[in-house]
Amino acid sequence: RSRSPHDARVLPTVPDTAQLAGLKRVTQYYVVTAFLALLIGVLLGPLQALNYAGIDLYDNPIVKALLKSYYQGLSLHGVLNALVFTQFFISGWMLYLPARDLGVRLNLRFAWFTYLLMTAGLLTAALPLLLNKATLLYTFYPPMEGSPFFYIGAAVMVGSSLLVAGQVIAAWFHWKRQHPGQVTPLVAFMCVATWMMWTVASLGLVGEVVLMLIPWSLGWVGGVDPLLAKTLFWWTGHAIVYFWVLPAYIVWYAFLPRHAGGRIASEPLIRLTFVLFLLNSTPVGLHHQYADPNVSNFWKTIHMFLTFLVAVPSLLTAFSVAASLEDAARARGGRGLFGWMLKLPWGQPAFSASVLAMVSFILGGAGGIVNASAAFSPVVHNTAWIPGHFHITVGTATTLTFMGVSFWLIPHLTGKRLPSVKLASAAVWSWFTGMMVFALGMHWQGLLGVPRRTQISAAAQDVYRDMNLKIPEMLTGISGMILLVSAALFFYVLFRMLLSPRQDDGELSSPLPYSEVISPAGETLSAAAPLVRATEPLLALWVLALVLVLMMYGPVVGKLISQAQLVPGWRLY
Ligand code: HAS
Ligand code: HEM
Repeated sequence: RSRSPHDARVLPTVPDTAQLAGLKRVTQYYVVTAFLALLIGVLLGPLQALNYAGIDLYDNPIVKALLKSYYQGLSLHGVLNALVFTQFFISGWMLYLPARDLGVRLNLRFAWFTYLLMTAGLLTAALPLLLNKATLLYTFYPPMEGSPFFYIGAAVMVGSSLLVAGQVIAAWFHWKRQHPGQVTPLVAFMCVATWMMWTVASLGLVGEVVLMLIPWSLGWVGGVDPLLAKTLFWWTGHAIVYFWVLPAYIVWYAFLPRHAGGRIASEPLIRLTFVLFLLNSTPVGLHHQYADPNVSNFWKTIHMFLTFLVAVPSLLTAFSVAASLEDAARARGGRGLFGWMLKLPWGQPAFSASVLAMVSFILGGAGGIVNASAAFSPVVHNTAWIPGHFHITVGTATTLTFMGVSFWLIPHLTGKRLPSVKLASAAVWSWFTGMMVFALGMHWQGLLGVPRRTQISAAAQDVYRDMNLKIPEMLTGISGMILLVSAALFFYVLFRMLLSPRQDDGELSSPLPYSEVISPAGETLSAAAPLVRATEPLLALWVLALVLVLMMYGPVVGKLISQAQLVPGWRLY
């Protein structure tokens, strides 16, 4: 059994205890803020699931007092879950891990400043959302127009995440200067590559919001080109899904084998996976726009093939992590072609959350390939199939993984204890069950032509009351109830844990669960395999990623700018 450099330092070095305590505190703030956003966002989900079961609760006096419309609720749900929960969790997670892995001293004042700025951005954007002045759905496509505070808050939030990226990348440069010729430790490598990808990916959204939407909503310019804005949105909008899922990949690759009692299969392969994501996550966004005019089929087809290419590192992940799990199960005495799976620790919530998240992602990923195929897209685009797809990707692959992480990360950060393994397990299994039933119901409704983003339950009785819809509608409604119970279980466990007394510093009671490696990358570049040497220069690869995006988007965006048609804003709410 070969060992990773990590094994020599199960607790990676930290400069001093005050720095460690400060780092843990800021990370805890990020993570708790993330879960508070998820709590509010998720409470709205069951109402929407009931809507897709034909049950309209939006006339109920309590719901009416809180929400002006279905669409205000849906805007809050999408923004809080997909944009706020993910970004806050990831910013804490991918600040803490590389700092620990590299053993570098971070400027904690800067880390706190970034957290506070992100929170200020969140509050600035949340206020108009809550006041029904930004009921734009989480994609905020113009010409639907909202309060300038919403766009300014969103820009500040994204800008703050770029500051976290900058702090982590700067820490990595510092480490590189101090350790010439050494191979970057695996977890830090994955974090730096993901942050670098995000800096390239976010350019579209930053351009859209700062150059177009803010001046327009402030009345400085008379109009905005909707197609140009939408194209810039999806420049970021598809790559953002990898910004959501790669932090989960870090868990599946680096920590899950330890939870299972197995080993990481291959560090060089993981590095290749992350480099492929760095290069190929962004130039694919036109697969969201097959139905849009004035974008040539030539570019749509190129983006389609690049989308199929970006599925490759996920397939590498599937086989590689499955190998780690099999390794673990056989070490526990597992036998047979599939029988080994029974030996995995299914009752341990940190483990089961990640594996069930991955099982969900197999189905979500397969659906993604359908969405990306230009031939299938017209069947599923803008139907209930699409929310079906993304609740088993971001809503489960990412969310359930982060839930599972919280069961050991919060004890690690705070020195508190998980109050109940049984309740935590129940939360995990019921989330997975609920989301599977939800996905079945929504994909099915989508295939029968039910549109997404529609208050179906308030539609005229004869429009969507086809007998064929009865079963998928019922499944969707039931799933909403299962997920409500699951969320209640999860947040009960989370808050009981957070409110319990501190027992120790968390370092020994809940250490970072680094895993052993079957094929490590090695410590020095001179002795490392060619693949390790080729993946180490992340800065050069980042430049290549930028060039690739400019090549794949330059002609499309250039044409849209040269033919811009500015239209005034609409308020439909
Ligand atoms: Fe997607 C729409 C295509 C991945 C999220 N996607 C969305 C939207 C969201 C979203 C939020 O091409 C809605 C946007 C909107 O509101 O309009 N998606 C893809 C493709 C992939 C993909 C090709 N999506 C994701 C991920 C997301 C996400 C990841 C969030 C985290 N998606 C699309 C397209 C659309 C779209 C179109 C537009 C649709 C339309 O018409 O509007 C690929 O990256 C998927 C590759 C994944 C795989 C699966 C690999 C499996 C793994 C797990 C291994 C499991 C193991 C367990 C080892 C090929 C890694 C073994 C267990 C044992 C016990 C042994
Ligand atoms: C949309 C239900 C959790 C992200 C929807 C829709 C339903 C739904 C039925 C479709 C609404 C429509 O198209 O009209 C639920 C339920 C949940 C849940 C029952 C669990 C209790 C989550 C989570 C995330 C998420 C955890 C992400 C982390 C989204 C997003 C949309 C959405 C981004 C699209 C909003 C839009 O179209 O603007 N949800 N959801 N949901 N959900 Fe969820």
